[in-house]
Amino acid sequence: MSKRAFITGVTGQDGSYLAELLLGKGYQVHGLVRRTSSISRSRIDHLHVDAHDPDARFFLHYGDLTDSSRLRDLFAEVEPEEVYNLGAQSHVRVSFDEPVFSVTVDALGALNVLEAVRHMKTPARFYQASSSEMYGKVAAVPQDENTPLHPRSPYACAKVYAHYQTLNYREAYGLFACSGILFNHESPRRGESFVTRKITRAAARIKLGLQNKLYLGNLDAKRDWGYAPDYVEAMWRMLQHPTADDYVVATGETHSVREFLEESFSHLGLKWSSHVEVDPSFERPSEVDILLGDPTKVREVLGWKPRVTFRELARIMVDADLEAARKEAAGL
Ligand code: NAP
Ligand code: G4F
Repeated sequence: MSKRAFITGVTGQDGSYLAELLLGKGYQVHGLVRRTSSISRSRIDHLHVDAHDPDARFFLHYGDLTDSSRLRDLFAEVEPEEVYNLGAQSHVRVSFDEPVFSVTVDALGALNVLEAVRHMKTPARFYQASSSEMYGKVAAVPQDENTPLHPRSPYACAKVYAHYQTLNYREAYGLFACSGILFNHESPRRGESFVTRKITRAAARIKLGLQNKLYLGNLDAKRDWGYAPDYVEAMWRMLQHPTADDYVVATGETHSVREFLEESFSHLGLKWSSHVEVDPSFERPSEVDILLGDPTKVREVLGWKPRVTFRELARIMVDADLEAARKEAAGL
């Protein structure tokens, strides 16, 4: 009998890569999807097979992180052995515009999942998608599992709440509950409004004459950028370990937005400074200036290390966006 996993946020960047990873390991994978007026599941369309197929191992269920009774019913019905809570309003800038919604989904949504797990006949192992944004106004460089938290956005405050509830449910109820404190991770499936994807997509479209300008906010911010398929592997490893714990997942290198621009545009023979303009509307009321993770623990305890370098990451993303821009230019 194959192991059953449940993923919230399965339609997102990480959820889609994690579903692929688990299906490749022989799991039966269940995902939570929101009802929307038009269906947008482009990241997981390739995984979908007819649910009536006797060999089907990938199943989608309507639900929402804010609907606690639905989560309880679903976990009772599916009885997953592992639950990965990846669902979130994940855009930091947007969380300043929609703080109540973001906190409801990212903080209370995580609590709803924890409660649903706690009430299972046999509680599943639980993974919480914590974030390096929790370090915010950083108390130390680099940041590790013991660095104090100082969140700088409604999103980060909500993630801190979910992070501590995960620890609390581990201590209070003995749940096997882990938090992965993941630093920024990107891929061709990254949402188009995050800075890396916005840059690689623009570079490709500029190369083909489909656009001329790129408007960005703070170019000096520094992030520890890794490759998303590497990072979902760390999530899985956390839930296979004999004991539950929290881990920083990062590359151990930091680069500015400006450096990412240089790497991406130069790959296409373009000069970024001829195309980029700063638009203050993309700046945040309070910024996280520098994130740099120390991945010693995840390397030593779980044997995890990143496989893709900063330069390779930019090139993978630019090449994928160039392919997409070619199709766009050809009207396909
Ligand atoms: P993403 O691409 O934005 O995906 C977010 C997912 O959450 C989508 O599937 C979305 O569904 C779903 N979702 C949003 N609101 C929901 C709700 N109310 N109920 C149920 N599902 C909901 O994010 P990601 O980059 O894959 O990140 C995955 C998780 O890791 C998030 O929790 C994020 O905060 C966290 N994280 C990400 C990074 C990073 O660098 N990527 C780093 C640290 C932590 P729709 O498709 O319907 O919108
Ligand atoms: O790509 P970003 O929007 O990612 P951010 O804010 O670091 O958050 C991402 O990583 C977190 C982990 O640390 C996750 F928890 C979170 O869910 C998300 O995945 O912005 C990166 C940097 C920021 O400093 C921002 O101010 O890029 C700067 N930036 C400059 N111009 C921009 C832009 N960011 C965006 N989104 N758009 C711009 O035009």
